[in-house]
Amino acid sequence: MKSATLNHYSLLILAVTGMTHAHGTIDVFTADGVSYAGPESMDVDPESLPSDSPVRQIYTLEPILSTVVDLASSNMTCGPAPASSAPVTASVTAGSTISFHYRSGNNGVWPHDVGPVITYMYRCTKAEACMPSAGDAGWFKIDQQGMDEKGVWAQTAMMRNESINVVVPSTVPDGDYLVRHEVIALQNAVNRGQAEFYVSCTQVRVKGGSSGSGSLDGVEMVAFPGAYAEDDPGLFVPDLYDHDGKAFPYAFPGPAIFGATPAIAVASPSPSARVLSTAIAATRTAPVPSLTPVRASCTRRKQSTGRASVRQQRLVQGRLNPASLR
Ligand SMILES: [Cu+2]
Repeated sequence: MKSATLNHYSLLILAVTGMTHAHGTIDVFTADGVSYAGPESMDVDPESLPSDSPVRQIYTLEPILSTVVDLASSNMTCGPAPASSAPVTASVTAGSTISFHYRSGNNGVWPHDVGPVITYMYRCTKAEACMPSAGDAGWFKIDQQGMDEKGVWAQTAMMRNESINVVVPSTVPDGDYLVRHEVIALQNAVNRGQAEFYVSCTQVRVKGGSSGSGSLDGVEMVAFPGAYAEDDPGLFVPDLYDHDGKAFPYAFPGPAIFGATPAIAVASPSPSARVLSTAIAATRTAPVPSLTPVRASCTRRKQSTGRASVRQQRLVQGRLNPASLR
């Protein structure tokens, strides 16, 4: 009996270890010319938090899903069971570019190449002591990167070991913030509830922006959890693979970008100009495909509509659009 129990434990450990080799998190955050190392997730290495990191440690690399339950979870605020604070707060000049580099759970490159990357900020009195509560609608969007005109998603750059660059608006008020960086892996989003969120928060102190808080007046603010719904057209995308590998109007979830005309999400002022205009509000009325049992995974599962083809699989693997993003 005893050895059987041990075998069970061994299998469990193997399974858990195997899972943590997938997915990923921020390993380098750069602001004002300074690169900060990010921590491993706590389940990989609880002692790995660098003493000079502004990136808050998350508990696990496993994704949050776009299910009703997960979207209502406090994991959506700053990632899965995150640390309440990071050791330092990074100095950032308003109008400058910050960047996020990810690694996979086995120290390889980011494993997903379908889906957008979105960045939010939340103003705090003191970043180290800041943790917005579930209903706190104080998050505003500063950047969203979808696909380029060839249909290549921003995450493809991450898979090519590039960083995601985000401009901090020049008019944000000086002071402390959490920066909520969100990678949404859509490879399974043809099924409702199967978009994957990889979220974390980084503490920053903005200087060189505006004084007072007037520039935030009228800016659309949302709460996490709360901002997203299971059927948001950017999270449940039944026609994701129906575009012959070409660009299509992707409807980013969440509010308009800071500084953009309210109610119309125009093209993001991305420094890399890889963002497609997103001014659509199409309601998707496609019938829900019958769902096969699914688990959180790095790999795309077969579409239940049976439409998956070699071409589509190549698209998922990023081989259909080999052209450089830059
Ligand atoms: Cu993954």
